[in-house]
Amino acid sequence: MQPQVALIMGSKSDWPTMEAAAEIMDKLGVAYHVEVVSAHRTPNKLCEFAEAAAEKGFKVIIGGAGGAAHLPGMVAAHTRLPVLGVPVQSKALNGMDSLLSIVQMPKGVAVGTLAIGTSGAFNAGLLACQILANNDPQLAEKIEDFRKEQTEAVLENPDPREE
Ligand code: RP5
Repeated sequence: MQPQVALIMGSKSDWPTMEAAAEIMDKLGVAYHVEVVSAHRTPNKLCEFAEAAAEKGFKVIIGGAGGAAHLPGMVAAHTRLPVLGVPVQSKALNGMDSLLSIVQMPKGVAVGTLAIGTSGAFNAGLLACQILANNDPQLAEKIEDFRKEQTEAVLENPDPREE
């Protein structure tokens, strides 16, 4: 079956961050395609990937990159699919460079920018599932259950000194 989510990133070194997106999609039973597609090192591949993505059947693209993080914006420039951008925490500037590279898109080309690092990657996976859930009642139910479990876990153990 053709996965509905493409989970792409600029480098293999982004995987320890981006696997948080895979984690929540695994939990919610959403299939995804994973691949390194670099805006700078493989620019032609990036254009070809983004241009073919909608026709291939992808519904959402998650793009993670660090530093001069042009990947999500360049992908968005080549597709009408929603693109979720994850700023990977960089060594030199702690991810502020990644965040600003991804978030400040010019009017008319949209990228939904998430938080820096693994929280952003996890939420990108979750948001991709939420988008797909608009047309998938079973997935919608799984997301509601996940949210309920999360709420109950906090309410059941409110003492910050306990694990
Ligand atoms: C970006 O440069 C990648 O997204 C990665 O976050 C960063 C560093 O890449 P490597 O030098 O580790 O391959 O393109």
